[in-house]
Amino acid sequence: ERTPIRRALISVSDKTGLNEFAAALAARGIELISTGGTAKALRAAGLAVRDVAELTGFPEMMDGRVKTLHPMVHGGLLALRNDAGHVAAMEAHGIAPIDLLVVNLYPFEATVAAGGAYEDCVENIDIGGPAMIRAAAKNHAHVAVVVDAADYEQVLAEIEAGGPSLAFRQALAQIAYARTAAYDAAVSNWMAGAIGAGTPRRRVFAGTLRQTMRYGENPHQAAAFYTDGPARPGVATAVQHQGKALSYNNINDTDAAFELVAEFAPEGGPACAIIKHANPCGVARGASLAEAYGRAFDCDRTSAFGGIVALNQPLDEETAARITEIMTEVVIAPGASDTAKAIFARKKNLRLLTTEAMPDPGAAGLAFRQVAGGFLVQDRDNGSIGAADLKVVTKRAPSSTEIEDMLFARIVAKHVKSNAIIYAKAGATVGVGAGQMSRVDSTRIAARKGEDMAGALGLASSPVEGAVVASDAFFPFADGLITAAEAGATAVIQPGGSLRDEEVIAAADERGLAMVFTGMRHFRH
Ligand code: 93A
Repeated sequence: ERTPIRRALISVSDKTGLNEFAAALAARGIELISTGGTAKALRAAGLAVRDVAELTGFPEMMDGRVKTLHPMVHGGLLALRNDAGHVAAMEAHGIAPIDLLVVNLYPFEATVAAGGAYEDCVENIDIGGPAMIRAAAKNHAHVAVVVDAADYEQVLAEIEAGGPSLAFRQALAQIAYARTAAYDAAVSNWMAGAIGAGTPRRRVFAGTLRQTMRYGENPHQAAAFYTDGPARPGVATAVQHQGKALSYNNINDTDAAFELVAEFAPEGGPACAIIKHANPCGVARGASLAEAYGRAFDCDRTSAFGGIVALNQPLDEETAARITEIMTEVVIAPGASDTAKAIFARKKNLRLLTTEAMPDPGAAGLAFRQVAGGFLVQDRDNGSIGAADLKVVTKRAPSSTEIEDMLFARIVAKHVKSNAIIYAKAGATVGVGAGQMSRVDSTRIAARKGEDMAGALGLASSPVEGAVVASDAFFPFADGLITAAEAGATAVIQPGGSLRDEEVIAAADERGLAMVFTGMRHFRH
């Protein structure tokens, strides 16, 4: 069931690998037909090509909007070669079969990603390309369709073996439909954001395979990484400089780390987040990047072992040297100096990822969670607040230092699994309580982390004394706040909104605490 290839239609926007591939086809006696730009490129490479216009009897018209949309093309792609009626139709209309279709589409996604104007994006919606791809893929019983330059080599190998096998043509067809589906999803989702508000949106969800992993969260689970829509700076766009391939958990944790540290604008000074199991075990600002790392590390030295480190500024030599003092899985930063890279090069298993830009914490986007039989979709949590949004609810107003630390702690709380309680002092976390079923438990655990920190660093007292405390959601009862006060916290930042707010405020006042309400909850599950 191998089908010999006699004629190929090639129409590609991305001409990567085109000349070599087409030359190899021509060398095997395959006739080449192409659209304008592709034909021009092939002729420039010294290959003989027939213009589609010659085949259809129509020039390419309307700025190229109509070039291949013609029965001479679609008949050649769709005809069943073993059906007498189809063969008779081909003969009656002089339609010659097309055995191989090579198409990649107008760069719609890249135009959107580059911030193209509305009209540019519209003009880059490919119509004829997807029509041909879908036709050829439907007729995979007779036709091979290639939409990705990465598959050229294997196509040549199959031709060499006597023509693409049915199994290979089926695989190519499956890839082809994945491509057109993702393409149309990109168009629809771009429109959902580009058109005026007030109209109902009907989202579609499709992704493009970026990487398969050896396994998922556990070794018995298969896994892959898909990208969707125009790429935002982050783990999906990062360049890996060294170390083995990222695992499922690495990608998940690296994302959590980078999204958190991106909340601290580089202009505001260096910041570092260290992540374990998707929760931060230390987050800190510092006068230098190395200091920020050191302070984040000090918060929980035990948990930081084997962690994922994210930085908001390019990795420098001093920070690289400090990071390599312990086992670290991944470091992600918006760049790295050559000297820093040289230091990392000595640690073969340490992965270094760099991006050109930091993620924009305020960017709109969608977040997904799977449930049995479907998935939940919500806006990503891009909520932010400033000092002006804080409502003081206690007799004592917080000091300016406390306000600064409360805003810092709130940002960290936004990135900690609920129930989240964070103690922070002088721009660094000193106790993180994550993922507990009761808020008071998180408050206790975070306080105990502070005691552990005092032990590890040989401090005279717990760093939670004199710290501020942030809670991702309101305190339902006064007990959590009282626990925090007893641990030494002096100021509290929380959304407010509990039925028992008055009780919680009274408990704070009794203990001389300052407390502010933000009005914005940051559940994260
Ligand atoms: O504007 S189109 O939707 N109309 C068409 O009939 C058509 N046929 C092929 N775009 C069309 N194409 C696309 O042209 C292909 O998908 C490919 O991306 C591009 C190749 O054009 P050229 O060979 O002129 O560079």
